Amino acid sequence: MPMSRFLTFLAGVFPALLLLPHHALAQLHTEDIWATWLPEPVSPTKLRIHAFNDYVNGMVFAIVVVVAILLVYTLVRFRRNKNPTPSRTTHNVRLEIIWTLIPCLIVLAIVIPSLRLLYFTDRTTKPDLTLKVTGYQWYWGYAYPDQGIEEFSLNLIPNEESDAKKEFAALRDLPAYQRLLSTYDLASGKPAFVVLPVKKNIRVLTTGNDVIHSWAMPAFGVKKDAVPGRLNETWFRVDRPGIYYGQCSEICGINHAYMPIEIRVVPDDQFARWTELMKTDQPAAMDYIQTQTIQFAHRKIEDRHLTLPGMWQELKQAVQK
Ligand SMILES: [Cu+2]
Repeated sequence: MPMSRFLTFLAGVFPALLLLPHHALAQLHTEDIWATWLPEPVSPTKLRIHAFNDYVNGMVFAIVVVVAILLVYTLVRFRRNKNPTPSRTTHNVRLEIIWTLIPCLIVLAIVIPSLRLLYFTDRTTKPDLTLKVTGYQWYWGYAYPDQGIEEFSLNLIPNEESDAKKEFAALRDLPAYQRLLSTYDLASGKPAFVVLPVKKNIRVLTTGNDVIHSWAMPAFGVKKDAVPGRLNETWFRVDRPGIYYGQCSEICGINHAYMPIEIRVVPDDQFARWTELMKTDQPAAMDYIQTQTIQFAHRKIEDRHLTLPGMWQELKQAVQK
């Protein structure tokens, strides 16, 4: 294999390998399961995170290239038979100032946009709606104080290994079901989720009821700790209707892996109808959104994708396309 082809190969495969462990979760909201690099951003926060990531990566790449060139030059130019009596010069003031100043400038060039991004994600000045999120061992509770919707909780739909009950089998057959990510309402036994309006600034307040949890939505670029006795704030705006998933991101006990987040982002009129229904009949409200958002149900991530032969099969199909 010629060198350039080998480098292209590495450049293609290496990021893909890095992404593999996050692949199942990160890619869920897009149709393109075998896509590489970062998932498509759906919020202004996530867009800025991607831009910052590209910016820092560009810098890293440039530093690697410069250092590699210097290293090779030094090895060749000052090798023993070319340079038998090495210089014994030490302490060059001008050189030392330069090699201290340049890294300082590089760090500064990272710090400034990084802090700007942190402040951008911190809070919004114009929230359209507040969502209060409470972490419990091991599920999430949600309240909409502005809409007068009292707290309701959402649980994981048990997977096939842990529960063979008929009612769960029916839930798992629904087109929008994603294993270990879909949620339901314990009382009604029906699919239930967080519903939010599209293109609105959502203020999120997180807290914990027992231990520290973390409310994380990769597609929105949001991850906020839910700490008992404290109220943390963040915000996001989703620019596209759809079904989005997240998980608890703070080791919070034995069932930490089983407290997913499912969010259905809908147009304004559907959100208004949902809030109306929620006040009197929660199952009916969830049913209404379920029928409205079913078109966003994506291809299910099946277990075969997570086995090596399954991945190889997918990869071969993707290449043949
Ligand atoms: Cu948790």
